[in-house]
Order: sequence, then C-alpha cells, then structure tokens
Amino acid sequence: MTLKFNKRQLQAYFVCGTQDVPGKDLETIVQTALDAGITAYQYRDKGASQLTAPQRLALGRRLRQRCAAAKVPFIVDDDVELALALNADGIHVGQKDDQVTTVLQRVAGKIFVGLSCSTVAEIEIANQIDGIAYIGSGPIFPTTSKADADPVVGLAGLRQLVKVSKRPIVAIGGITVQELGPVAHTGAAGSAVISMLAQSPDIEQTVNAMLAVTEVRP
Ligand code: TZP
Ligand code: MG
Repeated sequence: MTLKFNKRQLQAYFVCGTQDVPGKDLETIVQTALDAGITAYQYRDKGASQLTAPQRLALGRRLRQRCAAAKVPFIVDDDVELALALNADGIHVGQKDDQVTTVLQRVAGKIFVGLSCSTVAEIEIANQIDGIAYIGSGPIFPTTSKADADPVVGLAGLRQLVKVSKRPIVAIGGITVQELGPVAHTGAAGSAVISMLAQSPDIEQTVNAMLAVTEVRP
C-alpha cells in the first residue's frame, strides 16, 4: 500500500541522507523526526554519501518501513528504480534529472511525482504536464546542503512562483526557524529542510515550529 498525495504532507517536509548527518545515525534521526510529527520524508542519499548501492537499498528499506509505520509518505530523490524497488510513496525529480514526463510514464500513477522548479518559465511548463503532484521551489535562501543549487529566489521570488503554479509548492533551501512564518506568508504549502532538522539540537521542538505556522497560511 502506498500513501496518496495530499498537500498537507508538504507542511513539515524533511529531506535527509547519510551525507547530511556525518558521524550520526540517519535512522535514529529520521525516527525522531517521525515521532515529532514530520509530514513527509525524502530519502536523498547522494553527493558525499559513502554508501554503496546495496547499502543504500538496505537502509532505504528500513527507512521506508519506519515511514510506513508512522503513515508518513516516503519519497525518493531522483532515482526511479530505487523508488520502485523501495515501494516508495513518491519520487522527487529536479530539472537536471530524468525528464519528468519520462518519470511520470515510468511510475504510471503508482506513486506520486514532485518536480523542482526555480523559475516562472519552469512552473509554466510544469503547469502543462498532467500528473505532477507538487512543486519544490528554491533555494529560497543560500544553502550549503546542495553543491549545484540554482540561484537564490528569495521570498518575493517564491511568492511569484506560488502565484503562477497551479500545484502546491513546498519551499526549500536555507530555511531556518525564523523564516518559517515569512515562507508560509508567500502562500507556499510548507517548508522542506535538511539542516534545520538534521542539525537541530531539539528535533521535536523544530518540527513543532514547522507545524505551528500552518495557521498563518492563506
Ligand atoms: N534543493 C534545493 S536547496 C536544497 C535542495 C535539496 C538543500 C536544502 O538544504 P537546507 O540545509 O535546508 O538548506
Ligand atoms: Mg535531483
């Protein structure tokens, strides 16, 4: 059984791989975040990750199980084959990854598809493609978590993307607790974060801060 997409799942969206938690146990961190009430988890293990493909698959299976037990969608970054092998609920692709139309065909409605868009032109193209569940936009602020990040869009840029998109947008990139309110005021459906949770001294409190901004959303 896979979970269907719902835009409330974008509220407190945690993105994390082993490269984001050096010297720490990813499973423990994800479980703490699940217990605290994150609304989505994206398995994004790449870049400086030291895992071999079989290790990535094995860890993915365990994380997938933990998400299923918590009834929180398990989303895989980029890799369609991994997403299908893990029976993920969703896959997230960027503009530089496989064409989103190819990915949509490949998953054939079995799992939901999110797409990164950082410009109005990209949103306008995405608006024409049937079957995309949600858009991820950013980086909103400078980030150190993604080596090849696009130029910063800022809050004003995000507001513009939200206005043009016919799909809900989750904001990503450099978001801190102080920026959760301003991000919500743009009309974004939620925030997706790596460091804010991966490096949080109190994950429960940080997740609560993410969930608490819901009321200010238009
Ligand atoms: N895509 C755009 S910015 C980014 C990704 C994966 C990194 C977000 O990480 P952080 O630590 O929340 O800035
Ligand atoms: Mg990607």
